[in-house]
Amino acid sequence: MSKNTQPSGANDLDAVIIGAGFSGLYQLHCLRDQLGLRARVLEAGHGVGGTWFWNRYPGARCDSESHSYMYYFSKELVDEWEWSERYPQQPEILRYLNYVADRFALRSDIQLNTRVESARFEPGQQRWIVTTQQGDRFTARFLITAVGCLSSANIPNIPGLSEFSGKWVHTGQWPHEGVDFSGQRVGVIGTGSTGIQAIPVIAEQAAHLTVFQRTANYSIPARNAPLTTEFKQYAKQNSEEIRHVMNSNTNAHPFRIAQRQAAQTAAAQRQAIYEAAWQKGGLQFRATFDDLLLDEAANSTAADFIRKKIRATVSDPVKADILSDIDHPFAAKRPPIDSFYFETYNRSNVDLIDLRATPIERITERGIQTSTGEVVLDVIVFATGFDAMTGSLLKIQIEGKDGRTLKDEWRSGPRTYLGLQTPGFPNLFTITGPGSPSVLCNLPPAIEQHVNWITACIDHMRRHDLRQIEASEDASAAWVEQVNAAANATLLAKVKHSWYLGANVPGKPQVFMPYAGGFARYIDICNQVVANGYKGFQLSR
Ligand code: NA7
Repeated sequence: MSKNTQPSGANDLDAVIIGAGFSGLYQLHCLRDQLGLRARVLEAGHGVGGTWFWNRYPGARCDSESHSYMYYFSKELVDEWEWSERYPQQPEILRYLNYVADRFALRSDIQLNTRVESARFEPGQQRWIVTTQQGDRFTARFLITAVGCLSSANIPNIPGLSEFSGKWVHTGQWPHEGVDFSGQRVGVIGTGSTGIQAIPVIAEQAAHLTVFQRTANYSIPARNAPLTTEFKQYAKQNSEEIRHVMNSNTNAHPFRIAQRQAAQTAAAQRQAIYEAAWQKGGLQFRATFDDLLLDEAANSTAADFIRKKIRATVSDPVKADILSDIDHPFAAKRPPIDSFYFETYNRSNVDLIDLRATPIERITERGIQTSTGEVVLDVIVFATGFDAMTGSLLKIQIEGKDGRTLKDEWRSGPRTYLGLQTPGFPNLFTITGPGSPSVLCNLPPAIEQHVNWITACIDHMRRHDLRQIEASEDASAAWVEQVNAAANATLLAKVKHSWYLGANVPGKPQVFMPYAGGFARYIDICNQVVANGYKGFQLSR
């Protein structure tokens, strides 16, 4: 790894990083510019940006507030960049990530249009051999996956799709030339965060929109608006405090969860608190009380409040019934926020079909056939989500030290230590991997924490002349138990049909994947592991 042990070939590296999104860009900067290592990012897309390179659907916007959805590792970068709105739109985030790539001169070590096909650990050399679909071969001491948690599109296997004569698209693989909906009859399948963002924008363009809803969803108004000069100044002047708040709370957002219980608060006061949070908008709504995800009775006070709001907003009582008939606790699935989502159902060009009552039978040449009739469509939009957290990793043939593949090791669900490593796969790190807080967090702080941990670990190994690190079986088994226990202590584990559990992809093992014990607690655990000599990891020469 040090300069004198580095093989001389151009493709023999210290580290290969897969993916040029938020994670991969920062990991490259740390390994190359802090540690002086030879690292290369391999990226399938023809540009940097990861999730934000692919998710270009109309209305695509981040649900984290812009001043928190950015890197904080560089004060200069924080000071230089200026967001325009409370929630950044996809093109603005993509501009930001391109700015970062230029600002830190990262592009020379990023290879675009390169999809990693396989990675095999060679125990004799203690190196990873990485091959790509384009025919490249790399070797590296370390392999770091920065593939994103929500990047492998879930396109449901509905019979007849190949017969459809119109156009169909998945939101996560949106055509770069865009889709012109004007004059079109459009069907959107899916009402998760993505559908809820896209539906109002598509409704404005399309001649007619039919929404196919399988599970009704809560949503809180985002109350998006341009940022004021005062707020921009506040965010820059208080960046250290904002960073501290994000790194010392449950979800890595720049606000704290109020230390009070809905169940213990008088109904009128609780109502006023919910109303104020509704008017303020955004994910802070779920931070109004600290028992919302712990106590079903407390949760139902928030759930009932939102159901009433839906009914008050949607004027057609049939649509209002379908939209407010929600079968899970509030925020036990990823809570969406929106810009005029429920209001969209008051438009005369928008229909809503309840797939629980009238399921899709097949896709026909002309549209979608449900149990009660055919809906004729020009375009079908699949807002049907992702094979989350493990999908993109398992598309790569990753083979560990005993020839076992990651796919086999995770056949019954991902088994990791801290979400960072899997036993049997030395020197492989997964940034925001399953078993880490990842998708339960505002992701940039979670990414920075993982990248900083991995960078410090590699630096430690270098300074102590260690060539190999591997999570132990015992530590991983104990961590999997902790991940399950953390989920079971909340209402998150009560939802049977959630992508946190893998339940949205037929045949996927149903295991709660993210660590729900809180970001601050997780950081503490990771720091303790280091303080105790990388407890649970086997380090060797
Ligand atoms: P989600 O949250 O997984 O939502 C997908 C939606 O698509 C959801 O309403 C699903 O209904 C629906 N869906 C999935 N498959 C089908 C089929 N076969 N038929 C009908 N409806 C279906 O994905 P998003 O892209 O919205 O959000 C993912 C994350 O990206 C989000 O949480 C943010 O973190 C960013 P279901 O609820 O499964 O019944």
